[in-house]
Amino acid sequence: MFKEYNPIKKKRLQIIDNDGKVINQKLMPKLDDKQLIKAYKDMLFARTADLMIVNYQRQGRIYTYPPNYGQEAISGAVAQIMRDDDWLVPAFREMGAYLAKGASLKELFIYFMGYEDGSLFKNAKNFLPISVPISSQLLHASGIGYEINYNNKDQIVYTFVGDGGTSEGDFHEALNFAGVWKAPVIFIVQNNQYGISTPFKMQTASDGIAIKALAYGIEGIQVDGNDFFAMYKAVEESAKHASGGNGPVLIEAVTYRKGAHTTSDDPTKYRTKEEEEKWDETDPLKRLKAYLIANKLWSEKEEEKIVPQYKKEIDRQFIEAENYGEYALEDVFKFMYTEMPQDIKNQMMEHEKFLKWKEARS
Ligand SMILES: Cc1ncc(C[n+]2csc(CCOP(=O)(O)OP(=O)(O)O)c2C)c(N)n1
Repeated sequence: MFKEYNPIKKKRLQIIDNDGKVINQKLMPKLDDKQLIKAYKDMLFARTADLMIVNYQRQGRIYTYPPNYGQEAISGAVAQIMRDDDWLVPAFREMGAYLAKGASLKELFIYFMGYEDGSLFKNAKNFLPISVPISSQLLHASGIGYEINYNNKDQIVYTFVGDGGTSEGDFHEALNFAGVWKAPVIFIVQNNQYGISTPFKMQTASDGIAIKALAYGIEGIQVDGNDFFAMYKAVEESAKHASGGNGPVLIEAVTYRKGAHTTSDDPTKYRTKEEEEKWDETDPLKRLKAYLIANKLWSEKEEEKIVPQYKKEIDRQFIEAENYGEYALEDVFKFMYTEMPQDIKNQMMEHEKFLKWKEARS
């Protein structure tokens, strides 16, 4: 597959069209009915939660949140393939993968409410914290991959980054290092067309991201990231490749961020309705659902029944997170260093003074 889709050929892996019809039977991954329904339900749950979180934020009940809306097939495919022992080294827009790793929504809520505990993910094995400093996580992924080889372990590292993140030096260093050491790392670039308001054409003069793999001597493939089957096939083949001692793979998942960059952003300032509507046709849930309905594996009726159940469960976990209790002021300052240096102590004192002033004022 990597030969056939060598990025130099400018081909994008696609398996179903926008109506959910199979257009590439040869590469259609073999998933049984149960797996397919599970994949769709997981994606539907993630989307339902994602849309609800934006509402919670608008109600002032949670801080800034980066929506996953429109990108669910990417994490959705990884979620079905990633094993317990594999590593997940995330960016910040991969909810489906977090949940598959064993993180709970409640923990995710706690993270976005600002609690330090929101990075613990107690039941998730081999899961690094969410990484907001873009691309910095890729270096950790390569380091973990190096260790896996060094100790002859049977593990794979799945790491994510956005198209904007590929302009960081860290991206180059991580891919270069992983390539040299044949580290079993699958680098997944969610090319959602924007780095905040910067359109992809302003991000790189290169013809896509996948082609950059050639410079590192590793496999690369451009995939329709809104096509669940194409993503599944790409991740499945990449996992085989990486665990066979053949080194890393760079997957460019071409997708579209249907929501805002974060809840602090207004995308109407930099993109058109026409563009959004064009991408709506490629919506990953719509396409997988059409496939499932055509194959009598799903129905609108089932969806109408299950979404309210999901909403109830999401709300339950959100309310638990809301009642997590107050966090100590010093939590904000104390986790960077083992011993708090004087300048951070000063900042903490300043902040305490500010809070006292605020209290006296009211
Ligand atoms: C090192 C670093 N520089 C700048 C930022 C501010 N910032 C946050 S998200 C973002 C854009 C990220 O775009 P992209 O990598 O395409 O990911 P997306 O948000 O589209 O998922 C920037 C510049 C940051 N978080 N970290």
